[in-house]
Amino acid sequence: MAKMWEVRRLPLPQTKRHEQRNPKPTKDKRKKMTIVVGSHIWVENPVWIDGEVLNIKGDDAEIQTSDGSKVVAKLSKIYPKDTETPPDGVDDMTKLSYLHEPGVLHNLATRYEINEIYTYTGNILIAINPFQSLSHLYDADMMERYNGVPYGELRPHVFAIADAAYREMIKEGKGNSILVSGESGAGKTETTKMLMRYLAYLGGNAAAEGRTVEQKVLESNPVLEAFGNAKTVRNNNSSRFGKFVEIQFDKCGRISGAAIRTYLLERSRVCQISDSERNYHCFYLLCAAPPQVDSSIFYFSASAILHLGNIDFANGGDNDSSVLKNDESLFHLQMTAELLMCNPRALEDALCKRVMVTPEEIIKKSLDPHGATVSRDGLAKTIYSRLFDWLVDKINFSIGQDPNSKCLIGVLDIYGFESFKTNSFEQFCINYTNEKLQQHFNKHVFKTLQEEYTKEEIDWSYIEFVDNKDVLDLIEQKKGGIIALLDEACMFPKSTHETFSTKLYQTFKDHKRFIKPKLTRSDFTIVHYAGEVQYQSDQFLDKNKDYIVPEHRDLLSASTCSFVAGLFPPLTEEVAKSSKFSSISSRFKLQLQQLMEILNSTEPHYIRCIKPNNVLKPAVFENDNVMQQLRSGGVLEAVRIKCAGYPTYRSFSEFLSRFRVLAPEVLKMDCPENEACEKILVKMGLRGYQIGKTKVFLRAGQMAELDAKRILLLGDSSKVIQTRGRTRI
Ligand code: AD9
Ligand code: MG
Repeated sequence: MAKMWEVRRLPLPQTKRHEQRNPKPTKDKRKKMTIVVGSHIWVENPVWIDGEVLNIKGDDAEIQTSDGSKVVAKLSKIYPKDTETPPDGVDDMTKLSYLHEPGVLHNLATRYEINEIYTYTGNILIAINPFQSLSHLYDADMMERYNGVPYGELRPHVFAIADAAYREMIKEGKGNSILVSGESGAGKTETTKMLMRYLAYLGGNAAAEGRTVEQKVLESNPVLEAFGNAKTVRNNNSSRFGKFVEIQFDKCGRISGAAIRTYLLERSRVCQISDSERNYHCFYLLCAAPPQVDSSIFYFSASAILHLGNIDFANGGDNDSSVLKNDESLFHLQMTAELLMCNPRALEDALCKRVMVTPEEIIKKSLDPHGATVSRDGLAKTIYSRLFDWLVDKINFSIGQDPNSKCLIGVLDIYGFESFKTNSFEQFCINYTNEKLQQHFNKHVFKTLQEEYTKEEIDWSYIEFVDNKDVLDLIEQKKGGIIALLDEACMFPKSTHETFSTKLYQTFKDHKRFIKPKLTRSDFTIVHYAGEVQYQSDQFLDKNKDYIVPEHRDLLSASTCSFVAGLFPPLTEEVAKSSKFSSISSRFKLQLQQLMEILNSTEPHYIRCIKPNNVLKPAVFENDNVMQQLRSGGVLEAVRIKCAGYPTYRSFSEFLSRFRVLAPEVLKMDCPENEACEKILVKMGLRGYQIGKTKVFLRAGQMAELDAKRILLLGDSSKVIQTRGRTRI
């Protein structure tokens, strides 16, 4: 996995005394750790289990595990366990003494078992999907309880995050944003709904007459879900689009308007669905609805798509043309034409023929059955995506914007990092989004860390920011980035996915974030912050073309239904000339830039949703699965950033009560707490720690070293083994 943060030395003018007390960290990133006979540890057997070291021989440790068995494990494979962690875990991971894989997992799993699904990591909220209704967590009482209570005082909760965002907005007069991420089915949309409900509760206008803005915002959810959500193998109600809801507030802190922006609706679902998945919910709702339910033109357009999908083609006598396959197809063609209010002959022509403009003449060329099917699907996708955009516009219009609002809270519900067996253009765009958000996240975590260290007046200058800018450049650089090369390929009629891939291989052969996988001629791999993803480029060119076939546009803009015609305004000559080529990826890049501008102007809050298992069942916690998501969501990186210099910090009094036994004489001296802490550290021969204004900041492994010394003093252990640190998180 690519590392974004490293501890590096930077030359800094320092006083001699400071240097002696705080020698700069060495370049050796393997931290020393101490495990002794009697140490409490974690061992993987085959799942993580805790135990006590009975004996040490060479590199091997004999361990008595807590389930009563004895195992032998390599010292390099065992991790110290903090015996002072409460049995129910800690509500903030930064309180853990040891931030390694078993420590982090154990904490989350312990809490999950008792339905504590929320845990902080500093100011990031980790939310583990309970896959069961925990309605008491979200009722009116709970909202009241969190209202106005400072962050961290109550148990971790989505309401605490929304409350903090709201208070900060009021206090600082600055916009705030809440970024919810996680993989499909992790609970982003549910979390977003809770956030919105709580914000509506805080900023609601109960006294207002009629339907309030906040009511309209909440009511927009089921409508958007009907048209933008579908059942997939990962989630029965999977959002197939990204969403950013900007809630505007007036100067009294009341909701005064809202705007919904959507990103990358999955258009291909309209005509291609794999076996166990379904199309958008709305199609099933339409089929199940009694005929009198709603006969709006909007619904007509959506059932027109259903009929369109049932039109099949057969060979038209020769191999190069196509005709309707049978009477059934003719019926569906007529139904489609009727609902779209267009001429059935013109519809058939638009599906089966293409106009070719040659220097000599304009000819109508027939399409073969495959070409006609592609054309049919293209038309269905185009109509659906236009409908969806229309719906979002309509919702925004109905909610209304507040042009005078200075304060906003933005809530982002966007797809998390994806890495499947086959990764196509959609995964490329999704992972590009996540790289962008990760960069934003890094900067924020780093800034918070700097602020904390500055407050404690400790030296943070050698913690260097190692960014993921290089991946972003690879993807989005104006000149010669992957998107630019893809657009270029789409503009040349002779390009194929193979020529596109060859161009990538040539351009990025020395790029450390780009790999040409062996044994393929057109795949390419990007080394993302969350891991490597191999992309299959074969549909990249087609999927990137944001192009309405002129025949389709002409057909629909001539519809006698003003709604349908309005979705497809005819191109003015000027626009037709200037927008010869428009690409999905470039448009998306622009949308992302605009989103980042908004986010950059706000104070961010992060919620990382975790899906604890793939069977979508309560009480099942799969270690590897969770660990992978903590990595992809950047949670472990955030911990690492926090730990870049000093993984563990303790207030003076906590430190003294834990380690006074190491130097009882110090406690007898009448010296201030900070000096007492330092005397203990000096006596133990530690270097590199920092004494802040209120806390002791320890380097990686030093807590374990102090603990081991404490065990030696308290117990009768004679053998101390130095091992290499393996902070694997
Ligand atoms: V996707 O990327 O849109 O496919 P999401 O949005 O991350 O995905 P979603 O919020 O839809 O996942 O959650 C999936 C399911 O988990 C929901 O339908 C609920 O059944 C379940 N869930 C999620 N969060 C909660 C919760 N806090 N309480 C109870 C939950 N159930
Ligand atoms: Mg969702």
